[in-house]
Amino acid sequence: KGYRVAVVGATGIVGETMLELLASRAFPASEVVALASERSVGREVSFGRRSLVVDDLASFDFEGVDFALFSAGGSVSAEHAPRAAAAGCTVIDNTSHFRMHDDVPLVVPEVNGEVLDDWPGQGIIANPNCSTIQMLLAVAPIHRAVGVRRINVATYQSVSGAGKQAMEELGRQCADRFNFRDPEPEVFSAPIAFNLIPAIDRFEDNGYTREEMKMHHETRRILGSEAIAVNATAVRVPVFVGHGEAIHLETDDFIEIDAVTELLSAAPGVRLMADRELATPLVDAAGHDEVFVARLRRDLSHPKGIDFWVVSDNVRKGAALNAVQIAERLIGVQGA
Ligand code: 11C
Repeated sequence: KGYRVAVVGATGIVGETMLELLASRAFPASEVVALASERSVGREVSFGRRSLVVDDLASFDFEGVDFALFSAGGSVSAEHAPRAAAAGCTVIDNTSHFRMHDDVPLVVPEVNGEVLDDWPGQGIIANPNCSTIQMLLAVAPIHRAVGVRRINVATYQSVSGAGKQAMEELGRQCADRFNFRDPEPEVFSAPIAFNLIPAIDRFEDNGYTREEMKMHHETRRILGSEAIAVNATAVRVPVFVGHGEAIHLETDDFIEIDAVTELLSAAPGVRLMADRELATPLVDAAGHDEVFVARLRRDLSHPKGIDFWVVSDNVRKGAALNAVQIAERLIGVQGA
């Protein structure tokens, strides 16, 4: 059977990548529809070697659509995802809007894909935040083996996490700096070129940012454990694609580094780099599907501490790829 698929937010960086992946992974689609808000209607987007003309989300009838992949912002999902689900779709939503809803599964297929085993074939499934997804691909196998009690993580997040305009802002500001101009930030709260911004998303009352608290709440939900705490500091860095994370975790039971090496070597979706081999956003992660793990070592400050570095393409595994993999899991195919 061919499936009817709608991509909502088709002109955004994640939407474009969803279309690219549906084509390159040969998703068994009989029809793919590109949807966006009114101002993008009529624009053309690439779908493999074809192009699709963008249709209006507001007036689109989801009846007969099997999968609707949403990545057009939380307020768009809040309004249109329930409408699509009511029309019989499986909605895979990339925004944070439904992630903590009890009746909406929050899924990383390699980590908790089994929660989809009894999926009724209609309703909303949430895609986690990019920083959570890449962290959990590496942390989950260790958690299953010996229990993880606490994760200290500092993120190094690329500007693509904030969308196309943010990528343009970094490019523009680089040129400005080379021309001795002081750029005015528009998307970010401070200049991003040649700089670091130690806050992503808005602040919460507890002094953490929303991005940091997402990592905490989503981790607990996906691993199914309220005993884990995630202490995150999220930092925006002047990189176009690929989020890095320095992870320090504390396990319940002691585990040898050799055993962690074995676990991560066998972990689906993970590429464990050889000893002292590095993985960087630009060279290794961008444009690739895997989550790369490097710098694995024992934490010399804690007897049950383990340190490593994780880097992944935040637009692919952190968003578009994870969403497409959820759809693939539901229909029992593995993309090429
Ligand atoms: C960033 N993680 O890098 C954010 C983008 O909850 O889906 C994704 C926000 C989300 O800016």
